Amino acid sequence: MGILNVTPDSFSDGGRFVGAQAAVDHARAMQEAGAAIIDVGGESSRPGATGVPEQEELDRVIPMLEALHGAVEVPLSVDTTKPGVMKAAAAAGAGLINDITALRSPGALEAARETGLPVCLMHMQGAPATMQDNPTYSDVLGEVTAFLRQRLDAAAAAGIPRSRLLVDPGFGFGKRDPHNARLLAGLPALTELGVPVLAGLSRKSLVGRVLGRELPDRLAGSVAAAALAAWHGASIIRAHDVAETLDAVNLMAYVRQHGGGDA
Ligand code: 9MG
Repeated sequence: MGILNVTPDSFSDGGRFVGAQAAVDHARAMQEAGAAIIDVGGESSRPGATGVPEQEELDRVIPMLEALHGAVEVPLSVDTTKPGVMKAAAAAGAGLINDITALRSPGALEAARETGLPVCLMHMQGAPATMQDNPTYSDVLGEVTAFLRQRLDAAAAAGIPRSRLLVDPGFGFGKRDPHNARLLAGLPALTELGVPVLAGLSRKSLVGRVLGRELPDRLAGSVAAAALAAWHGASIIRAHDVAETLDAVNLMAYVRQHGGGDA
């Protein structure tokens, strides 16, 4: 899943793709590099972000989805928490809803059901503005798994078939580095929920802190984290650097397939 942020304050690409043509070109380049999905987001969710009004998000995201719809062949995902944006995005050609709040906004379950689209349900403790202030768990893997199980049940109860759902532990969303490490190593527990697991670690602060790397120097760490996530069962990797990430994941897949000891 290639990341296309259309926010002026995007935390890792600095809003470079706000212009429609630049965004389309970048999406095409990610598709060319092997992205199977393009995730379009108009509201920053970096730590400390405070959110944007619905109309502003609509103004950023909907023209972009319309422009991308005819310009790339891969499915488009909309990264939003707002029911109104979900519906408008579906009408503009989105094929997936990526909700970092796991459809907890009022009306989001119903809106997502009405679109008929698949939905990624992500775990986050708190909200972006304050989530990194003091994240606390007694058993992060157990709590995240239980939360995602509960959201899968809520979505199913609202009429969204389980076959249309994905889960994501939300790396960096209300988590300290040891929490992220536990979730990465424990991803196989999430695969037992029986739906595909999505993982996003690309360029995140956790990579920067662990390795002592500023944003421009996080590629190797991000790629390594992506390979680990795939090794531990993630089916979809959300990434900025698609070609490099895909190389690592493909190598990992080769080893998984051929490394059984028969050679
Ligand atoms: C929007 N967004 C930013 N980081 C993300 C992550 O790790 N997963 C998902 N699903 N969305 C994310």
